[in-house]
Amino acid sequence: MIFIHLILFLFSSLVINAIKNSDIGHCDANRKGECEHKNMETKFLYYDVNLSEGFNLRRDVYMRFAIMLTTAHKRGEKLDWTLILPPWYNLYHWKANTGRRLFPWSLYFDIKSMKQYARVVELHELYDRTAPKVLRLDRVYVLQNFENPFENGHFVEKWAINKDSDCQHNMSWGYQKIEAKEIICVRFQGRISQLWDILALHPDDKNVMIAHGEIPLHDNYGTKEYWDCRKSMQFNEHFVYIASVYLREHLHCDFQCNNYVSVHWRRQDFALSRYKEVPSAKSSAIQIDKMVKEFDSALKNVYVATDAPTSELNELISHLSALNYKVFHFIPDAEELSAYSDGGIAVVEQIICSRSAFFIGTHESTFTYRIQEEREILGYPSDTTFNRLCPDSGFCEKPSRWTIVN
Ligand SMILES: Nc1nc2c(ncn2[C@@H]2O[C@H](COP(=O)(O)OP(=O)(O)OP(=O)(O)O)[C@@H](O)[C@H]2O)c(=O)[nH]1
Ligand SMILES: *[C@@H]1O[C@H](CO)[C@@H](O)[C@H](O)[C@H]1NC(C)=O
Ligand SMILES: *[C@@H]1O[C@H](CO)[C@@H](O)[C@H](O)[C@H]1NC(C)=O
Repeated sequence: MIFIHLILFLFSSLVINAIKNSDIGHCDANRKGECEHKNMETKFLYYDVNLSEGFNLRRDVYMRFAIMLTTAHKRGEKLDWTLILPPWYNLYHWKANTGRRLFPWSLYFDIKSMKQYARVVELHELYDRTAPKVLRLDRVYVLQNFENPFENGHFVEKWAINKDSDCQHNMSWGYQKIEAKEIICVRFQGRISQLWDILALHPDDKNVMIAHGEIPLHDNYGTKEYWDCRKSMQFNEHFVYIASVYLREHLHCDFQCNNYVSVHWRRQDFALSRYKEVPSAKSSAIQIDKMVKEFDSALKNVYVATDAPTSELNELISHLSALNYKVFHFIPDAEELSAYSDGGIAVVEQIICSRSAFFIGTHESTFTYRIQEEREILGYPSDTTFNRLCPDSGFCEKPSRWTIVN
């Protein structure tokens, strides 16, 4: 048995402290008549995602777990399980000085809406209940990829405990007192519902964590179940408010506007690691111009959402200006940046992109995918949504169209 003590930092987040003690899941004993499973003992499923993954892939990983749980609940199974939402902590792309702050899901999303889809609880709600005692996990399963995903050329679903590996896992959520009794390495490939078989290895466990939750795949991507879950992930209304104020001030409209085009121009690590897929500023401007002209040659306003450094953005702006476009870009004030971190600013930009007449995204960026989904939910014609920037030269694959299923 491996015993790890994770004496981390005092969780110093003002944000967390400001959160009210909201109820735990649907099953708060103080609220009579609300809960069918009142007498059932609750089991908590925790998950974590590889440090290098960004906000938008993490949103998808959440959906895999939420759908796994909710589809079981709908069948009347696994009713004693609740999903724990890990805080947003130490994200690789968030460059604003966020220190050791833990950002709760409720900062970014309408948690009430999420709870209507899946039985979820934020880690801090549980931690606050446990404190000052240690929150002890019965088991942490650290998922690993198989070395060779294919057997005789076929991808087969499977998992296997890997005794040869010493997989450490740091539950680096900045909490002071979280411990695990045992860490088990498991090679895994295939659909997420296989995790139930792993959880069944120790049926008495009540607090179980899956590390590398990004490894299991959706059971069924793009189904009605997928979209029901996706629709429940509404943004917190203060971001909707900030986006609306921006749009009113700069574009004189605030919802489903027909007077601007939006572009998600993903740079940074993308421009480096996928330089073959990501066009130069000049080529981007030429492509935007071409697509806008085909859509509606009267449109002259372009909103650019981007993680580009200012110099690169200015380059794009100067090319677009030369083509007679007026370019818009949201710049947060220092107060907004410190309250919501880079993640919040990105959310505002996603909302602005979701309300434009026409959208052009970056190929294979999950940030772009989430905008496309938002537009599907808002009911835009798919032709105005599934458009991409192509590489400067060479083959340009058509963007896949994941259209809504209601
Ligand atoms: N403000 C802003 N931030 C962005 C933009 N694009 C990317 N980012 C930042 O970069 C992070 C990485 O993008 P994500 O899409 O979340 O990361 P990911 O899940 O790894 O997905 P990929 O885009 O596929 O890499 C985002 O969470 C933002 O913090 C943008 O257009 N505007
Ligand atoms: C986590 O991400 C890093 C960087 O992308 C990668 O090298 C590593 O293999 C990933 N870990 C697992 C278990 O997939
Ligand atoms: C866990 O990660 C944190 C940073 O997030 C680090 O400071 C700490 O030393 C790590 N703990 C262990 C046991 O590796």
